[in-house]
Amino acid sequence: MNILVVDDAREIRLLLENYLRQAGYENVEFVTNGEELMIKITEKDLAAGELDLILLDVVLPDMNGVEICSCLKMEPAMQDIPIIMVTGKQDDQTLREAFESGAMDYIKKPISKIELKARVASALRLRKEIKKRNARERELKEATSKLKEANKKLEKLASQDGLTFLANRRLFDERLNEEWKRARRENSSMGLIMLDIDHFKYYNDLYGHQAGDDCLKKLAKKLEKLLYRPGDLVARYGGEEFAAILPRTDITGVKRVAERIRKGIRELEIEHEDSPVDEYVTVSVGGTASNYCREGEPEMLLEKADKALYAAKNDGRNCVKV
Ligand code: GH3
Ligand code: MG
Ligand code: MG
Ligand code: MG
Repeated sequence: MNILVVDDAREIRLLLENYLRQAGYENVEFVTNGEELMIKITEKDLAAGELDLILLDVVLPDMNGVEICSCLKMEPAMQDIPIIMVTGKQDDQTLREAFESGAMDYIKKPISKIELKARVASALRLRKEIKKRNARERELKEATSKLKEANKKLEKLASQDGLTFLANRRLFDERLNEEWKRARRENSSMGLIMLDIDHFKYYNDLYGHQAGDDCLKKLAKKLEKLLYRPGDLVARYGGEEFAAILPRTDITGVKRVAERIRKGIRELEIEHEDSPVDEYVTVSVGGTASNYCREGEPEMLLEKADKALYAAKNDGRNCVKV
């Protein structure tokens, strides 16, 4: 344990050094006035437990020990470090002020070896308990924050598609319900887009399943860029089907975004030699907006978008229907 003695009288310092050494305390440091004490304290890592007890003289050349004590106790880092006042002043007033200033104990001069030993031991016992409690609190805090982080990761994993890292169907359905409610509350229009890769079976057949997966990843990345508005959500809805929620978007907006998506995917120029539609990978896009079906459930919106997608497929693919 680390003890710091503050006393301006050399003979008292020598006496305390002697007594404390005899009591088995090895780490004792000495300063002679308030200013030195302040400097010493700022040098120490209090959070790391580099100071465990202060023996503080009341009458010092530059400051009053009681004032120093109340000043120190205002520092949060100092509140857990016991201070014992040491003084020749025996009056009740000084005693009361010492305790009021936050001192834990009081030793009168001339110093009795037995009394000093007992009071120091008792203060350090308390200090040890406080250190233990603080360590436990720190551990608990760390464990809690680790748990929170782990939960966050789990939550993310549970709502993310493993191949494309887009939102998965679970998160999509959740958000669709939320946005549906919000759109009704705000009396705003919500857009919904569904898209499906054209002749993706042929793509897999020609280039292999791995290439098919790579193609899905490229599309996902592009879709994230094409849907840049905050609040927009794009998800992998099924195998080679994607869906997007566009809050506060009416049918005109949906049409514009859907066409942007169709064009953007085509511009990736991913070769698809066996496609009857184009030499590159294309998508068919279906869209709708909620102001056409304010009553009912969000599933109706999905149905509408799906029907529109089906119509786009029937109309030759690589096109948009709303
Ligand atoms: P259409 O233009 O009518 O949509 O034709 P299509 O061939 O794309 O449609 P279909 O539904 O017949 O086939 C979808 C194909 O997508 C079949 C399946 O092999 C492929 N697919 C679905 N999920 C994945 C995936 O995760 N990875 C790969 N590589 N292929 C997938
Ligand atoms: Mg003094
Ligand atoms: Mg499909
Ligand atoms: Mg398809």
